[in-house]
Amino acid sequence: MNKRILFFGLFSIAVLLTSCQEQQRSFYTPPKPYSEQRAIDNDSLLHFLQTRFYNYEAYTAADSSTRVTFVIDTIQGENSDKTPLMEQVEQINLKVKDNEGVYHDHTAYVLRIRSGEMEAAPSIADSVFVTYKGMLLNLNKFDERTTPIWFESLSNIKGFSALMPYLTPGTYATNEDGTYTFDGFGSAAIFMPSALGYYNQASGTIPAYSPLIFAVDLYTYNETDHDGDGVPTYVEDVDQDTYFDDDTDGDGVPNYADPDDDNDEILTKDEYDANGDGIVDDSDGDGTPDYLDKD
Ligand SMILES: [Ca+2]
Ligand SMILES: [Ca+2]
Ligand SMILES: [Ca+2]
Ligand SMILES: [Ca+2]
Repeated sequence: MNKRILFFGLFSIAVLLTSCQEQQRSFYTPPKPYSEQRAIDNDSLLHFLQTRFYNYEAYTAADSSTRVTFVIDTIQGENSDKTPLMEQVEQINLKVKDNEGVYHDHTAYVLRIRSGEMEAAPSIADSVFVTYKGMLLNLNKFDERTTPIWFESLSNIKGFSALMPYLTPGTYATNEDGTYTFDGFGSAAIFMPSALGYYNQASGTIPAYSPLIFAVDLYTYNETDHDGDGVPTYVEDVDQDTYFDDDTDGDGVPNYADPDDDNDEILTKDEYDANGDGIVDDSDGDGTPDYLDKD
């Protein structure tokens, strides 16, 4: 082949690739600032909670082994005497961390529907056995599970995990045919701004910047210890900011997945509570437990 033709051929491919990249760049929209979207979402949530009610009468009427489907309707006409959700929810404040590590306060609203029979609630890091229904503020259902499924809370959206400590489980038995019988399980719902959901990412039938509603029933749960070092995963969030990226020894492996958190070559499981007295060891008494303390 003529070298000049080859050269111009390659040259025009390079030009084509560059212009494609430039076009892609011009289509990219950076996410909206959290402060801006937070105000929009909170206005939408407040208006929603003031003008809607849920089927609380159905929950009151149901016996403790019956699962009730969460339904929301507008307060008007024959429903004008219903109690607005706003009077039944409690406000919770959560921090969202951006790519630069800056925290942004966000407000979500939790509705406690039924308490479970058991007292202990899961942490935001535990594996949970749940049924649920997910809805948008226009009441379109984007997801639902009516038979229980295990979820790893760490891989769920932030607003979903944040609801777990508000749920208590019941008792359950596995039947001969593999189905389950439940009793006394807990139910709760969360109304969250988009930053605790998918934010600027559209997901399935969920448009970008959608506040979300999840109603969840909790049957049972397992406390997690992802790295098996004897420290429950929820404790490995050292700075308690609800993000599990804490990395005490800076080796790139977060504490919840690192069997030696301080990289002193003594495994965490051998220095967390070496004498087994149930108290986390701090040999030099400096306030930093041994398993996070290099000296
Ligand atoms: Ca652990
Ligand atoms: Ca953390
Ligand atoms: Ca580490
Ligand atoms: Ca260690």
